[in-house]
Amino acid sequence: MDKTSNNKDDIYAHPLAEVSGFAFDQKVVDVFPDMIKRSVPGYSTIIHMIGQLAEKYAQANSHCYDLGASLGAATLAMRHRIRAANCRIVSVDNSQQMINRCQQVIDADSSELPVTLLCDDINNVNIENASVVILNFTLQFIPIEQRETLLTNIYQGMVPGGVLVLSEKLYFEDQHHNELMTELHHYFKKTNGYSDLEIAQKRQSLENVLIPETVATHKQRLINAGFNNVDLWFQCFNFASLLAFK
Ligand code: GEK
Repeated sequence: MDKTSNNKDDIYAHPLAEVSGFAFDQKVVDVFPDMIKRSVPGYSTIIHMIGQLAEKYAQANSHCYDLGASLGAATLAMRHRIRAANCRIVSVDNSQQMINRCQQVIDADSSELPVTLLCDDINNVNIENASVVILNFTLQFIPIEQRETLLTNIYQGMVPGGVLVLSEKLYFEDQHHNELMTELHHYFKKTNGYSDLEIAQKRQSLENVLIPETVATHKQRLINAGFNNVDLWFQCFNFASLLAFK
């Protein structure tokens, strides 16, 4: 693996004259594993469980999709656990810099399960013959008005018995609870070494870029798209993951 992949995230450590909207560019790619582990409570657990879920639900002769794959953490977790015959993982990200680094990660990995990497908008990808679909903290970056069409396309491209894993940052209707979860999340980041300045500048950069919704909104949209047995399987503060079945 590229040596830069262990870099510490200090992108927001110094005061910025202007905090621009968050982008998945080379600067972010270079620190991404550190950034996501120190920012998303439960991230490592979710990645590990995606491997377990793929082992259980990947069907022979089908595709498993990792949509918004970044550096391929979920792709690798699935690649090492899938036992079903003749599966292919299709991993998609619209950041060319992410895809370039992800390719290096896949090339350095020992598993022989085939992986196709696509640099594309997940809204343009033709989902077909899918038994497992992962949206691990990706839907939150898709404009709200495009989310239901995307989930409907995913549902239509899935085989019966297939599973969607949808992980998202959450928003809560109850203002007091929303503030409490935000505060606990910021405390989590602080205990992971981020300063108040880093937390504040990152928050500002994500405004209007990462749009969280409530669990109820996500569940209803999944049901509208056709999914069954939609429910949470993981939550820590304002971060959660849902399972939805075809
Ligand atoms: C992980 N799943 O490590 N089309 C394709 N990719 C997109 C789009 C889009 N329209 N919008 C955003 N992305 C990963 C973590 S990160 C989450 C996912 C985070 C991509 C974007 O380029 C980035 O790589 C990823 O979605 C979101 O399990 O950083 O909070």
